[in-house]
Amino acid sequence: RTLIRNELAGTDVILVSNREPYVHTTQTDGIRCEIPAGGLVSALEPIARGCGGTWIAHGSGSADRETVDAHDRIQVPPGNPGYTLRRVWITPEEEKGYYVGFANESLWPLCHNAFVRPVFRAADWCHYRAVNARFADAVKQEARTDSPIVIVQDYHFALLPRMIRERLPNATIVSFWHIPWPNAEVFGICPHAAEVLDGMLGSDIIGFQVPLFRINFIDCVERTLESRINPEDCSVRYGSKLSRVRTYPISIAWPPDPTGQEMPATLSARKAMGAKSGAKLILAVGRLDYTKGIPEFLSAFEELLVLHPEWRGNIHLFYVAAPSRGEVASYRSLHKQCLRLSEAINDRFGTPDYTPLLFMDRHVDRDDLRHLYREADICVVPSLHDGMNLVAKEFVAERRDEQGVLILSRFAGATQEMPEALAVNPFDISKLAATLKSALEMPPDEQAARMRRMRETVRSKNIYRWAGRLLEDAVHFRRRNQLLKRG
Ligand code: ADQ
Repeated sequence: RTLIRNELAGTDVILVSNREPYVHTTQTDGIRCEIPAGGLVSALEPIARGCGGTWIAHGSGSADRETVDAHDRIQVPPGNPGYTLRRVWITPEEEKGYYVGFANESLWPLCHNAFVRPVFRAADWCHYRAVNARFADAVKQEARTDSPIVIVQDYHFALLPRMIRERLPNATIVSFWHIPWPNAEVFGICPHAAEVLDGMLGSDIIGFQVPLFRINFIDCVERTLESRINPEDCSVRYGSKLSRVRTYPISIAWPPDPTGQEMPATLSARKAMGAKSGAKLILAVGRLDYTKGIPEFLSAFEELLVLHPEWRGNIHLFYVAAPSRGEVASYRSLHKQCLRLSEAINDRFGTPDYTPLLFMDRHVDRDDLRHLYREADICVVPSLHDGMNLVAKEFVAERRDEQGVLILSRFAGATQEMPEALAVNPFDISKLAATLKSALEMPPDEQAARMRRMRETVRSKNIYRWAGRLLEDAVHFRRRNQLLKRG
């Protein structure tokens, strides 16, 4: 944190993301301001607080829009302002094309091996381009100097780096891609492949979660654009522009609550499910997304209860799934499917004294979530494909008692950092059920040995290190550009 502060003292820093770090929602007692669920915000919020600057985001779902009139800028966090939030307003039609359409129905399924077919509509692409240009204008307006450091987040803004470069040629632009990058064969089906790559190569630094995504990206550039690749330092020269392609595995704050101000939890899974003493609690947390392997894990839980009747009455599954992207049809049908599966499992194995599973389809407060992580015997992350997955790291961070078992998908970036977790292929339901059984039977000393090592990883490779490395590289690149300019 000190490193970040020192490196950035007096530097004009602008963060850009689709999602706002604070969402204003209308409640019965007025407008409430809360942090939305999602890895990106969880990861960047501590950085924005730490270094100040400006965060530009889409003013999505801002119930305070009427109250702020024409004031696009507000100081956040509420009550203890540390940085400026600049909202960019877009029309419902633009939101449908840019966000629902090209970002979430084209790029999201294109980048995840979940076998959901991407849809490409010409109108969505036009809106995506137009909204990226609107954000580029906002960056230009917010820049206090002609050479800011701009940090662009994620697949909503593939075209933005090039557009910022056209408006602010001396800016240092870093893009971080939070989700996987597909191999060249898959990426090649995107009708706008060349434009997407050209847009991203407006960046000085392009960051990915793990080496495989970086390798895939470089391979896509090599096959699609006239460019020169230097495999030694993973750089791409495209036209006169040099871009470095790096990996920065994202993480969480350590200690998990740097303020130390923990509110008492109001939610207990054991209480909610009437668990008898000694019963085991399995926890899963995530957005309701088809990449997160929710039906797959529900089926594995059912298989365990079928094959091992001795566990009936002695295990409970608490699934906390925050509804997400309800505008997209596939997300709505997934939601229904999960509710149906949960109900069927409870009908089949539940008794008046035993609730096998509680599927909680809502967002829960951070303090409640932390309590759930500490209450669980097992935390399961069954993603079909995931850039990193912060839930896995949050669970580990909460286990000061060094107990608890993490079951982690082989296809989540986090698995590369935590080989001590029980790795699973979530497409293989029977193996998933068998791994669950091993987790239920793991002796406490083995749990402690694994947990100790995972905690050391999350402690040392925390979000401050992620941001520190990313910003250090940005500052380095900026100095290099300034020297080259001076000749
Ligand atoms: P996500 O796909 O959103 O992030 P993830 O990394 O698991 O996935 O982050 C989810 C975050 O939302 C966690 O901080 C979790 O605690 C929170 N959350 C989930 N469900 C919740 C609920 N019901 N109530 C409250 N909070 C909830 C994307 C990529 C990931 C990558 C991150 C960060 O898809 O692969 O790890 O960005 O780069």
